[in-house]
Amino acid sequence: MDPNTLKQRVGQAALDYIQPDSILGVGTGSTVNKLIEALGQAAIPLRGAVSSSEATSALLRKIGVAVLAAEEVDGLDVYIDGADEIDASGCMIKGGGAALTREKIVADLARQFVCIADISKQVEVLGSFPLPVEVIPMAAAQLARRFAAMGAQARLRRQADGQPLRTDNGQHILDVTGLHIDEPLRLELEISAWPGVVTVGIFARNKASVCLLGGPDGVATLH
Ligand code: ABF
Repeated sequence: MDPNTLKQRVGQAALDYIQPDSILGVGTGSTVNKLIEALGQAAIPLRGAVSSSEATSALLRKIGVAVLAAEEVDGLDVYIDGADEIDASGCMIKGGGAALTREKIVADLARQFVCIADISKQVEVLGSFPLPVEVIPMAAAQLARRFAAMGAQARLRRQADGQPLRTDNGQHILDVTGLHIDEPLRLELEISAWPGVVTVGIFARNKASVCLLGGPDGVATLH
């Protein structure tokens, strides 16, 4: 089935988790873009949204939703976002869209994390998707050596013109292959402590509480 249709289905299904007149945490990526489209059509009245990227903020403003700064809220009921991979316990790899830092900040504000994804994102063990790590540029070479020491390969993410990609926070991203992430929380905490790491794209501490998975037979809800 066309991936777009699957994304549309989970975006629509996620509307059930949005309370009218609430402040919503909104992630980044093509699946979330379908949620924002559905939100605009459903015209659910919101007090506002806390966004995880400039791209998402622009889409929210387009449908008339006020974008609030994370520091303006004490917490959120719900954060809805996509993932690059998700395992059976709700741990994820995120950051393919280069928004992992703000995604983790906003996810940490929320009482419930609703992950929306098509079924292709579901894996037994995290790590086939290259793990994004947002880093301070001066630390990139040393961090690449640390990953090499664990048998993995880190590549600096570049944009089409060959220049290193800069995140919304002005930092670089290393994409790390060769990891078999069977202890997501342990690895997240280990890498997060390395000097120069801004955010590692393992979401275990802030894992999904609900996952809406779009597949050919409809949307499966995993808790
Ligand atoms: C975002 O969702 C990113 O963390 C992740 O890379 C992306 C998945 O994008 P898509 O929905 O386009 O597959 O939260």
